[in-house]
Amino acid sequence: MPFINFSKDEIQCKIVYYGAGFCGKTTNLQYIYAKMNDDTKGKMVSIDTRGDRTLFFDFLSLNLGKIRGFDVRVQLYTVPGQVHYDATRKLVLKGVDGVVFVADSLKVQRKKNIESLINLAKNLAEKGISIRTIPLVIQYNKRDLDGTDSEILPLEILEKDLNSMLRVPSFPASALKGAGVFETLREISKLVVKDVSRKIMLVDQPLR
Ligand SMILES: Nc1nc2c(ncn2[C@@H]2O[C@H](COP(=O)(O)OP(=O)(O)O)[C@@H](O)[C@H]2O)c(=O)[nH]1
Ligand SMILES: [Mg+2]
Repeated sequence: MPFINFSKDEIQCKIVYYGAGFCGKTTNLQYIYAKMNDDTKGKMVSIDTRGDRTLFFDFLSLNLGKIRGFDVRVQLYTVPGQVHYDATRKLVLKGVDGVVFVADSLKVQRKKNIESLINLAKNLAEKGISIRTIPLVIQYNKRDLDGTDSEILPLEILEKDLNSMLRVPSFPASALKGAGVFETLREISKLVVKDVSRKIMLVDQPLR
């Protein structure tokens, strides 16, 4: 459920970029941050180790317009993908309204993608959320490596591995170059706003 801030007339929705370590979650947020207008975005906060690994999360807040007079802000979070940070991932998922599952197209990461998706389903289930009903979009990242020495999986294989049961919208992307990044964000935002609007309609008391 989104957080409704009555003093600010604001609805805050939380979107989490989830996926295995190095799949490109932080790079997605960095690209979005770099391209958004200053009046739309808040500060990007990264809590990482001295290198480039996300230790806790990255955070970026964006303004998405209005629902019933309330400003809609989406907060984008990433999780640390490394296996041993499961407790942190669970914390970041708290209050989630939508998920972008970022899959790494590199062939060597095939198993890691599947494990990460199963881990997402499990961590959502622990919060009483079904991966089949939460707003969810899958992004197949690093498509720019197509035709290079790094071997990547064809989209059909990725779809089969990760989306044959879920059948959610999916996008090829290169977070590094920016292709597909805003398509992904637009779709998940659309799904979240739709879901949140529906939930708000179900609240019987008037919003103001
Ligand atoms: N070639 C290529 N590299 C990428 C892409 N997205 C991310 N990377 C690289 O993959 C590495 C891990 O990216 P990062 O965003 O830190 O992954 P995270 O662990 O999911 O946050 C970095 O070296 C990125 O530059 C992409 O679309 N194409
Ligand atoms: Mg990261």
